[in-house]
Amino acid sequence: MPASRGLPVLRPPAFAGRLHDARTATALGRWLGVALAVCFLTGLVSHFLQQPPPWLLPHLPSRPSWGYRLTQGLHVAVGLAAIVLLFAKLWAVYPRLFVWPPLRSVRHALERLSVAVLVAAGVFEVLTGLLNIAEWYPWPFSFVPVHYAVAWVVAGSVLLHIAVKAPEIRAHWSRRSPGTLALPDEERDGPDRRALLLGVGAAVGAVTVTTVGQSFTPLGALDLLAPRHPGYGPQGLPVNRTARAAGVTAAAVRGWRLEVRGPEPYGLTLAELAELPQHRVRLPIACVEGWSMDADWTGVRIRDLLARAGAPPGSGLRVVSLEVAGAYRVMDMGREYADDPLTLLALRLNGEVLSADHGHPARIIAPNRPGVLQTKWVTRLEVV
Ligand SMILES: Nc1nc2c(c(=O)[nH]1)N[C@H]1C(S)=C(S)[C@@H](COP(=O)(O)O)O[C@H]1N2
Ligand SMILES: [Mo]
Repeated sequence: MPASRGLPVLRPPAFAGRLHDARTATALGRWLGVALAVCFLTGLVSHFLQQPPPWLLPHLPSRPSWGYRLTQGLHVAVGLAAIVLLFAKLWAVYPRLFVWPPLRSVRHALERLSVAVLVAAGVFEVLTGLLNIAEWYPWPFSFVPVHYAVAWVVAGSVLLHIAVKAPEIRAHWSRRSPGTLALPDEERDGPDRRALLLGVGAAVGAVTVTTVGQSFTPLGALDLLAPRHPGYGPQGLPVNRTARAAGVTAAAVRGWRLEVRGPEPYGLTLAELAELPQHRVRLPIACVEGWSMDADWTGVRIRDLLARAGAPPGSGLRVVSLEVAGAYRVMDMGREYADDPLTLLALRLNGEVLSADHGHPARIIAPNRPGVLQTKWVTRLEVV
């Protein structure tokens, strides 16, 4: 900060070369834009599968059975890649923080404000997402609704940003675009843009390869950094909430009976349930936190249990858990799920009786369903 006429003058650092130019910003911005779009769309899928408005609930599709596993695996994998892309992009454009004069016009002020909103909301989304997969919540608000609401802020400010920058994006879209060709020769000084982009690509690759194995099991052996490892847990499957954490005690399970409410209500002991026709299905648990894994489940078809209660065709279902309190104690299921032959009240996992942590005596397993809705320790089914 050299003094001029006795007053300190903030002199912006000089940024020359290709690393901070519009072409670099455009090249990184393209990838970041794609990543944010994937996160937004897969996030919408997750939101509407988990918390559908009442008119949508009956129409949610139970197929493909691996649908949610794919979309949520992508959501988390692409979200992790977006952290690298977002910070690379911010680094490429940070010299613009020092433009002088800082505010040239009302229009310029509004543009800077919109970028500030975009940066704040974008950083908020990727970092809250990251902490959520680690199940660390160092904030006073609840993650799901806030992460969802701010996603709309990101989507809106990305669209606004693209609209405002459209001329520059067009001018620098590819190496042969007019704006890129017009760059003066001296901008070829300094580290090469190509090396930067390769470096960012390598960082994205490293993050992806060391985490994607949590859902893409062929790469499970390389899953070094993700919070969960698909094969680790009782009966070869991870557990998010243990029976102890859910307050489901051995005493509560001992006198267990399944209660089914409907036009013709009935109850079943575990032994009676085990005597009904059993079906074996292979379905994944696909946790909203990104980990997922296929398993073999054996149990009674939900649609058989509902039919026995006199449920009219096309009925939905409410499932209640033994769990005393918790966001996933009560779960609603639309008719597509309730009627799907793959949807079970499962008693066995990978050939063994369910362990306490996987939902003993009985749990829901359904296709194309977020993990949070695969209710464990089921005590009651209600025809809706
Ligand atoms: N009653 C009840 N069921 C529950 C939960 C819960 O907290 N309570 N957690 C859910 C979550 S978040 C997931 S990912 C799956 C995990 O099933 P698993 O522990 O058998 O792998 O169970 C679901 N079922
Ligand atoms: Mo989960």
